[in-house]
Amino acid sequence: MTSQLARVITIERFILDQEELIPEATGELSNLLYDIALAAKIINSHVRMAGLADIIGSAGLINVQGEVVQKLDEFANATMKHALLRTGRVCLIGSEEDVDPVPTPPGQAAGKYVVLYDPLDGSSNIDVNVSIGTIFSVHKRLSPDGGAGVLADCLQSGRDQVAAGYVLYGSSTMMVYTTGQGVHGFTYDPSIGEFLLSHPNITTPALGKYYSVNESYFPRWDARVQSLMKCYKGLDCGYEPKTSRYIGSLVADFHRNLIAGGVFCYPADSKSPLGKLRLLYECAPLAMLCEQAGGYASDGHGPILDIVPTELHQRSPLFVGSRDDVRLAEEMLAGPRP
Ligand code: AHM
Ligand code: MG
Repeated sequence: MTSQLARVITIERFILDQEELIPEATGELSNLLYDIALAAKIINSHVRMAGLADIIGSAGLINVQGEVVQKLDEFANATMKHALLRTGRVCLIGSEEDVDPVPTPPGQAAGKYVVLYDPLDGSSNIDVNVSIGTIFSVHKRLSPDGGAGVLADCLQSGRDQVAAGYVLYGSSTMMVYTTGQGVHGFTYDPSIGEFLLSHPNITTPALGKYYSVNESYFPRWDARVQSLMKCYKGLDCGYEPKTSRYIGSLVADFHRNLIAGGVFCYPADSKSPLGKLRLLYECAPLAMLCEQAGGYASDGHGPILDIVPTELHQRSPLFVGSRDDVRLAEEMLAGPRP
């Protein structure tokens, strides 16, 4: 028991240990990561009640605070905002659920970071009890310290992220993050209410065994994307065949491929010329994590991390995962960015 305890490292302890490796660190980023971990615990406790909450919601009941029971994605968004905007560490947040960036409330000091997030990705899967996730990206503001944050603070390339991560509400709940010093995973222990280090220094295989894509869009893809998918199946090009796995929940698909090796694809198609996924709070953070783990992320023509956004909710095609599999996508889709 003693030796088991001695090996337990909480996310708080780990973040602090990492901070000590950087002499100029002020501790603000560490505290911001704790804020996100706290929000994740709260969202997790509600996700675990999803079936029951749906019953309550459909009966039109009011909760003990006198509020109408919220849908989980709205709840997750409100929880993230609450955890981030009143700390003095953040000047602005950008959420998939809000049209415009949200500043700190009046009277609240604006901090030096911007957090972009998808509060509950894959939320169409909630009702059928499939894994979902929260994705986040952290930048330092570009505008002068002290004043209100501006849209330009959000519109930075993925290369400029200072931290990125996700929380996966799966068979267990995990938080995985990077600050540019490797990728580290923590599993939530509900009995003590802590994220514990379970996956230090995650690295992803250079060649994966899985490919993940929504195959029903095959008729909408152009011939180059169709050939790529045939190649992943081992047809017509001598490539080692891969096994297909597609949950339709980005965090869950990404996490499996990160650990086991594989490539996740959401290409452009005739209906969605830039794909479906959002650059700033879906593609870029997963790209940073993947590169930190030795993988690669591309829009099919170049690194996701090099794209300079012009809009908060900009979309991008995404090929992310094992390095050689993503390079193959770039080779087969070769040509300038559309
Ligand atoms: P959401 O942000 O509205 O939840 O949509 C994003 C989700 C991803 O989790 C997943 O990879 C993708 O949509 C699945 O899309 P599709 O149903 O087109 O395959
Ligand atoms: Mg999403």
